[in-house]
Amino acid sequence: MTRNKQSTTGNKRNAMWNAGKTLGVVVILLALNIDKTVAQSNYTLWYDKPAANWNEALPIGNGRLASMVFGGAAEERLQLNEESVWAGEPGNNIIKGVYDSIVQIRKFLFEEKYKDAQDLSNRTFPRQAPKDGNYGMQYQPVGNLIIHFSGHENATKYYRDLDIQHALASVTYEIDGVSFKREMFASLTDGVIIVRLTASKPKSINCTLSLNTPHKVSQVKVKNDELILTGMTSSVDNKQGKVSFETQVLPKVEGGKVSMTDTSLVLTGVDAATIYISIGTNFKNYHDISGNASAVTSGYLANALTKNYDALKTAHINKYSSFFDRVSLDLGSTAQSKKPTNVRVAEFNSIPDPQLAALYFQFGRYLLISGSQPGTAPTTLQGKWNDKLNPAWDSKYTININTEMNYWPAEPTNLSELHQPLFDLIKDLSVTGKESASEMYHARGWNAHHNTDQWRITGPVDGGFYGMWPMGGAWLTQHLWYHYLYTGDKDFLTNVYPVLKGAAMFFVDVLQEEPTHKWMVVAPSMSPENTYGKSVGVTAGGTMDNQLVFDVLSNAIHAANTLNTDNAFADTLKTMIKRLPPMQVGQYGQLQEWLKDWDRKDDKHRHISHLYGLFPSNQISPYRNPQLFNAARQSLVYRGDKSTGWSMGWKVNWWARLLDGNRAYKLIADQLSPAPVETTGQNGGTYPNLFDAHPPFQIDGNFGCVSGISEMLVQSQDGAIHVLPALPDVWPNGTVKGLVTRGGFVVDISWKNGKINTLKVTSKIGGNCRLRVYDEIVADGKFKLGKANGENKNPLFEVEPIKQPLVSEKATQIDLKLKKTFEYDVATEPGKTYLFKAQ
Ligand code: FUC
Repeated sequence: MTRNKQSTTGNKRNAMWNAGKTLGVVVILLALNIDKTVAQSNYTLWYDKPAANWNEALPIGNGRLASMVFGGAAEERLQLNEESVWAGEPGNNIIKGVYDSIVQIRKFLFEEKYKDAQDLSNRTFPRQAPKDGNYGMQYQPVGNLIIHFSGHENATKYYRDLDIQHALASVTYEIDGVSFKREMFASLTDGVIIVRLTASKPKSINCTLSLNTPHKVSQVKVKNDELILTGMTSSVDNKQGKVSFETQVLPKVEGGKVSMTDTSLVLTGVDAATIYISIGTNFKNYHDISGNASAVTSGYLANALTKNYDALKTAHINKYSSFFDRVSLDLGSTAQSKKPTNVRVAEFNSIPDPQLAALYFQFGRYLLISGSQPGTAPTTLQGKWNDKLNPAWDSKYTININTEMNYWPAEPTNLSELHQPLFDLIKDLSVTGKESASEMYHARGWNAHHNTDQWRITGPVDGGFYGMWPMGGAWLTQHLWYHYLYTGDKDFLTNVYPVLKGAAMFFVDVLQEEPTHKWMVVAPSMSPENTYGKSVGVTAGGTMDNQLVFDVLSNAIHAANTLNTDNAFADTLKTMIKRLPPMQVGQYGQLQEWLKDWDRKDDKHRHISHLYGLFPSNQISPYRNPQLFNAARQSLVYRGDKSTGWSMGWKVNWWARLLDGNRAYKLIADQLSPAPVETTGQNGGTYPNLFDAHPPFQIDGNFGCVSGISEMLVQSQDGAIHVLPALPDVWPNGTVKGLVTRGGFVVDISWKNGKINTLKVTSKIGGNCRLRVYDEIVADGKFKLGKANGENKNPLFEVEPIKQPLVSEKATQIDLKLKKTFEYDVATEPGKTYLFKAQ
């Protein structure tokens, strides 16, 4: 698909539309003649043309339902999704009888017969899914609601927007002096999507509603004033398509009438209409699809019909605001912020527009609130927004980076509850993953490879190269631990302890002694999705694996200690941790990606998995292990900046952790440049609707960059709350409120000329608050602000010591010049707020 050329001039919208109802008649406060773009809040994506393609349409969602709104004047299209509409049926994808081959691949690796190892891996796990197996199912769309307005082809004063402060999309325009308005939202409280149609003159609304779908097995009919679409998802590989879905569309009109044809509803001479869109499926959970799609859909609709438009809208906005309003970010603004959003993206790299970075940050939070509510599924590669039956990488869960990245912003940007869908998925995998652990590896515990889907598959996907990575579950479990560190919630920890233990148990059984150093390593595995030597991926003891195992084992040890349980098991893990490989600095001064020094200087691969230790993990610190810190930096410099969307998103986080705000900003600027056409593969950017491009659209880059911006402003992984660790020169003045750190501290910062002006810390759960800053601060109130002394006593800030790295003789030593820091301790009480100011 080619992206339409962006208008850079565009019609300036010059009338503000505002509708109200007086004496039952819709009236309009037209022609106030103020430039709406000035009046708009900083939280609006807006355009002066309808969406010409999907990447210009605007997303709305309530976690379970999602829609892309195109905003055509004569033809509105709402592309509809419901999160459980997946191809296939319950069931895992474990290939049986592979254990002996795995043992042989391992043997080849230890004998340094790498090509033989890769060949056997490819033969054991063919690139195409075996006949009796599958490589995961597709997340699929429901279809489209089309609203056709005859005679609206030549609209004037056209405007559409997405207000992310209230989670509302709207379209306004004029036809022959009559103003028309549409307002749309996916209700966070009432389980339906709502479209509201109004006009400045009574009886002006004439339109036809129809539904269509790309699914082969489907039917559209009209019954009792309702437009109904039913369908069944696709059969793929060895799985039958068994998710049945239904959509019911019911318009409630004020004035005028509704008539019907076989397949459409016709609204004639209507003053105003509220269209209720309800969608349901037979899906109950990953192993149960015994629900009744029709009954579920009718249930949501009946419930929503008890409320009128105003009540639905108020409830929706109230709930949405309770999440969104927790964080505000002001980086300043320029005249750019008055321009349409697509123009701002096109010009971001040439004209200063700090407000677009803030808007992009808040848009990411909007996507998390709209795509991941408690009790719903976690966001896929496309969040919940996908229009294709066969989307890129099936729009499933790629768990060697992408799914994790989707949830990096959850804790720091104050949306902790929205992390829950991921925890539910991890719990499911800890059940289904027992089969891959035992059948493939003869191991206890559980694991998953590099992909999963709605059915919670845990076997390899995409063959013996990409798929041979048994670490997906290990990475996901970090999120359980992060949630604990940010909340200190021991009930939560008790609840997920068996999942953490099972992940650790897998490695107790699976780790193998490698012949050279006698370190314990994972083999076979790979450094996601990179190669060494002659196109070999399969390996033993890749650096990322070692870092992941280190985290899995130490999380389980800390969890057991915190809960005062399982002492003997924790002791076993402590012995095992000592036998893991150290990190290594290679000949070019880089952090080695593999056990041997195989890294290439010219390697530009998008995955830089061995920097997992720098972010999201905390095994590489400028203050604790400067040598590794330098080496990680060197690796990142070699890999370069431009890449796929998610890769650039990750790089923002890495440069923030490397305390280089200007380079982090450079990556934000790379990401906020216009996305190329969908087929170019490796060069990401941003679409007109602010969706991140892999390309094609992949939501991880949005979330990765949000996390990166928060890492530039506050970090808490290294024993203290580091305030403004990586502020770029282009944001000299600003304010952020509501970011959260480990230990449950909520932080508000205002800064001037790059230095802290005021700082406010609210403690949710008490405990020592250690602050790390570049310029001295003083307490602004009656409490004791002492100089920090020794390790932080707050256990939620504990940093697990790592082994001394091995350094290649060829590596040149670089002198690390770090900015001086000041550290303070404050003993906090739950619920209390502490103010600080510049000295
Ligand atoms: C991995 C990445 C790709 C893409 C896909 C969904 O395979 O290497 O770049 O993000 O997942």
